[in-house]
Amino acid sequence: MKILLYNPDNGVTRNFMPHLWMFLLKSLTPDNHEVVLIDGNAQPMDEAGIAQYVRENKIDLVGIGAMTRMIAKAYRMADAVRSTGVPVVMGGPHVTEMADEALGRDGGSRHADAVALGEADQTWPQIVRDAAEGKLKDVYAPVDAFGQESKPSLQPYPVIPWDKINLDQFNLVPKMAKTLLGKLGAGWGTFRIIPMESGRGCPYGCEFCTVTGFFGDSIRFRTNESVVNELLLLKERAKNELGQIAVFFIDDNFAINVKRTKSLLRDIIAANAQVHWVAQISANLLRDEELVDLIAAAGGKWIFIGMESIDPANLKDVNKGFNKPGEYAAVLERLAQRNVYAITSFIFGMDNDTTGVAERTLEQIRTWPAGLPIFGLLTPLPATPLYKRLEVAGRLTRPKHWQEFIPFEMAHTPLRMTQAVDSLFYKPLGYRINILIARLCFRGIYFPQMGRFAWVKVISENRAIIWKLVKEGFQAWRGSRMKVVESPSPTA
Ligand code: B12
Ligand code: SF4
Repeated sequence: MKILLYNPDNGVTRNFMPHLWMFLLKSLTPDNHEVVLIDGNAQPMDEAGIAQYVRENKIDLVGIGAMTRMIAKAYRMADAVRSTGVPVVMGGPHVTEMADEALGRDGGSRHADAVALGEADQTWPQIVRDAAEGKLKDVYAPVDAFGQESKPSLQPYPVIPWDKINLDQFNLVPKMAKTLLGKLGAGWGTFRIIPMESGRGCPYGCEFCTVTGFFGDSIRFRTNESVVNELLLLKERAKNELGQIAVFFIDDNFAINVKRTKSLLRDIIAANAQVHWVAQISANLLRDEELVDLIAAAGGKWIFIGMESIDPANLKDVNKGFNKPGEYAAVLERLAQRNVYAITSFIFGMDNDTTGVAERTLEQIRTWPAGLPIFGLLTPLPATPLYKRLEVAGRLTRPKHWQEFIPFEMAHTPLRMTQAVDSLFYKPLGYRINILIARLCFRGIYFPQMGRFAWVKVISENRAIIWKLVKEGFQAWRGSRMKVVESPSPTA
């Protein structure tokens, strides 16, 4: 069979790095099949384009993987493929949680012939065999001999043939500059960011995160040797093509077992396998000076830290109380002293966030060593504890927000959205009404709020505070009338 593995883009921003799942599944595909990869971020494609590609290249099976944010596009592309008569298998975090949606069992239309639940390292070869025989099942779940969910151990780990895979679509150097830059220093004819994992799983269970539910809280690691060999393979490739390679260790918490991480970093140094790399590590684990020394010596250049909030109450709310905002500055300083910089990630819209949170966060960031702060909105992803909590509280304004992805639009009502008006309770009523109207209007500058429906929606979302002000206004009006009626009595 000829198999296409496709990863959709999100239509708004561009990913700079290919997705690991494609390379992994390609490496796990039985040898008698050919696998081609297309990442929509590198090769933009629409529905007609993918249908044409599938027909012209005589593709027999298409595998699509997507996060929640890209799922609407993934479904549209899957529909286009299926309209050509070619079966589609879908996998990844979204369809694992929403398999019925992908299979059209929830009343909507069907998008996938089969769904691979969870980690597909074990099920993929079977899926390919079943597809070749025309016997695809609806659902593939990784289970052991007793029918219990099973997770791959990562020991052994497949060799991803980085030296042979065609990576043309993932070169970040513009074609025009390739030859010239190839001659610069050690060569910059190609620059690729390659995803690599050294382990899977995170036990911390932050409320908004999919990882603990998806990968489980059992942490599994590859052998040091397998990671080091992969780095050496990539380093060799970069040298041969007069280019550069950087690695993104996609482990959710690269230092979750500090002892193991130190031993891996020592092995990288001993094998001279250093390339520039990025890894995600939570702030609490970066207290360890020796770890940070080893990170710098092993090629670590950027550490992604999920800081989320500068407010301990928010962190406690989302089960991330192990983050201590008081130590953020020291952690960043420790990294900066070794020329390791931080990508600091923050989430706005948590329950304790009040007006001005963005500015207050920025004020703090400006006092820290320079880094790369990134900001996002709290998003209730399916099957997360956050989703369940907001659903129970009736606070989801768009329970299926992924079916119509709207950039920068929240999917729930933040608890303190009305706080600006509420916090001014001591001000005269007219002043507070004024503030509310101004806020509703200004909102329209930044978020789509053009048509009548959008206005009805925003008014409905703010109904509680509007109702409160109307009620208060009515009471004030009644009170003033009573006074008018009553006032003659003293003089009567
Ligand atoms: C690296 C990464 C990124 C990279 C980009 C992705 C990339 N190019 O690799 C960056 C940093 C840019 C990123 C950004 C975002 N990310 Co991200 N990211 C990850 C991370 C840490 C690793 C992904 C990975 O490679 N995992 C390892 C591989 C092996 O696992 P996997 O992808 O799940 O694949 C396995 C199975 O799912 C399955 N499978 C997957 N696809 C397919 C397809 C088929 C056909 C089959 C059969 C099987 C299959 O088989 C694979 C092997 O077992 C994950 C967390 C995690 N540990 O997975 C979050 C994660 C995927 N990201 C997440 C999110 C939310 C985001 C953002 C939306 C965050 C934001 N607010 O901006 C953005 C969106 C980016 C965009 N383009 O729009 C969520 C997604 C949850 C969800 N329900 O969708 C995750 C799970 C993290 C979390 N906290 O919950 N991310
Ligand atoms: S520490 Fe990171 S990966 Fe682990 S549960 Fe929290 S947000 Fe998810």
